[in-house]
Amino acid sequence: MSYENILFEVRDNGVAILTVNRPKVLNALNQATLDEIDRALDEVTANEAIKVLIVTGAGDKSFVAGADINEFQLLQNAYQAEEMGRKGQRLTQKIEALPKPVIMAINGYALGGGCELAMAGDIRIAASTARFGQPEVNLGIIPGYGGTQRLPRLVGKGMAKYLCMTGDHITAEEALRIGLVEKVVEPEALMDEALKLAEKLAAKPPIALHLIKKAIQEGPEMDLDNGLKLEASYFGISMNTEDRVEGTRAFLEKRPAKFTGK
Ligand code: CO8
Repeated sequence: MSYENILFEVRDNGVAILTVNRPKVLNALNQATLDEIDRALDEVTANEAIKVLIVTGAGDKSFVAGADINEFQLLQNAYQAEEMGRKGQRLTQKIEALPKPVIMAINGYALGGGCELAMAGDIRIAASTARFGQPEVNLGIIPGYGGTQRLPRLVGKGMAKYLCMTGDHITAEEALRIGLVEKVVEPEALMDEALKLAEKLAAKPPIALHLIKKAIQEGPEMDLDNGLKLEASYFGISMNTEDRVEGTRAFLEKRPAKFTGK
């Protein structure tokens, strides 16, 4: 499959790398880029050789500096804007529903739609030079790809309101402190670190990874009783896999497990 706005590489080790590739506009997301990411996600789901996806941005300055502001001129009315927002939101939900782990390797600005894209991933690793923010308020609008909803879920309502209302950028260290990213590394170590993590996850049992992702994604949106029931049902499914047989046997035989995804 060919792409113009992203690079999509599938490596032999089960890791795919999606790079948003519009460095002239700091990898801003236009509609065509959203469509291409959407298609690449379908490829990740369909290709059984891919175990883990890494998402990053081209160049060393920006992960994604938001939605492409040039395209805002195309919007004639609130209904069109709503639909444009829904399109980006559907993409973030597709990332959350992807049956494989998604690592966001945040190499620079993650602003507006870029911060929102990062938040849709499962694990975020940031370069120490990365900057985060929801600066939409400075354009007279509010976040539209999930920022007002995922940010409070990750960092709490107070900090989410602070970031969305001020539009301030924060450093990677501050993002780590508030729980917006899981790890900060030097910029030159970012891809190595993301690849190391991706390889570690690629060796884990895929069904268990998928069920962990689903349980943590879906459970906290329910009350605790229903969340626990959900966990129990996924636990039951994981117990009924060949990988559970292999994992427990390998433990007892004191050897590394070799998981097959069955
Ligand atoms: N869209 C389009 N072009 C952009 C964007 C963007 N989001 N960000 C940067 N660019 C372009 C600049 O216009 C500039 O182009 P040119 O070279 O032709 O002048 C080029 O990238 C380089 O940018 P700068 O010269 O500004 O670089 P600086 O280092 O001076 O500044 C910043 C870097 C701080 C990142 C600055 O570019 C900036 O503030 N960018 C905009 C950030 C922003 O406001 N993002 C939020 C956008 S709104 C959004 O994401 C809402 C999502 C939901 C939308 C729902 C759809 C309706």
